[in-house]
Amino acid sequence: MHFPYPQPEPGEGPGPLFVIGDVHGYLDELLAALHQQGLIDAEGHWSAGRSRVWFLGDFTDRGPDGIGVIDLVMQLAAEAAAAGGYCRALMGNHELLFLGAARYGDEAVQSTAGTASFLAAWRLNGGQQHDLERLQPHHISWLSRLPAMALEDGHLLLHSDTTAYLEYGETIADVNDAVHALLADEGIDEWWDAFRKFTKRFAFRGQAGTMAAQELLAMYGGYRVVHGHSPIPYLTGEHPEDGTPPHVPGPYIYADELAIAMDGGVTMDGRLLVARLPLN
Ligand SMILES: [Mn+2]
Repeated sequence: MHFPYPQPEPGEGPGPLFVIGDVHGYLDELLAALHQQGLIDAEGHWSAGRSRVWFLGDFTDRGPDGIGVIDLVMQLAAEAAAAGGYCRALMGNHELLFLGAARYGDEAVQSTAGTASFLAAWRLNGGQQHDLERLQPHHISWLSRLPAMALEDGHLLLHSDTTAYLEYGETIADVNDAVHALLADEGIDEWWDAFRKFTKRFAFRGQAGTMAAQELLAMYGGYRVVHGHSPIPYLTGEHPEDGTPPHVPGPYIYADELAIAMDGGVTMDGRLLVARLPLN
């Protein structure tokens, strides 16, 4: 995003840093969580001054109002920039899926699992027809330009807990440029391949997971990976089978403290997590 950010006064440090996990169309829960943290006022407007806020991606699908969530984040991005802070967002795999459904619809794509289409995959993954009907060109251009990765105060921000980012470049700028070029210039097979890669998960679990986190941090910088995508109850295995809501006390620090998971599983009656970094 390219807003003319007001420069801080000399000697003035940056505002506090917040990250927000997967929203998946749960607009009311998002408004409540942002208000509870003091980031928005009762009318839903930015009230966080020079705070720095990052959404970790996956705005739509499964929940009731994906376009409402995108509209809110776009509004907060403009309001935050005017207040001297910022509100930014990463591209999640559901952004690739939603954009693919809008662009390619039922067009067949070659998949290892047989013939597929973006529209069918989107519907299978919680796509909401009313979101597609309300998707406007300005949403598409905003979504298409979201970065895949960012580095803030030593935190490497990613949507997915995968090392697939390494296949797109050796620097954060290279990865983001590669994803944007792919969305702008490449065809359905390359889009599908990217969607599949960024849908992988659980790369930072177990002993190999610590090494995977170290590999990403060594390549892109930072001391901790912060990601969404994999609901914490699935990561921890503490997911009740009887349909009762999972217990999600907060962000999940793991991989020898090299990783923080931020998807509190709002789609499975968990929580929509907002956290101020750093976490101890
Ligand atoms: Mn995801």
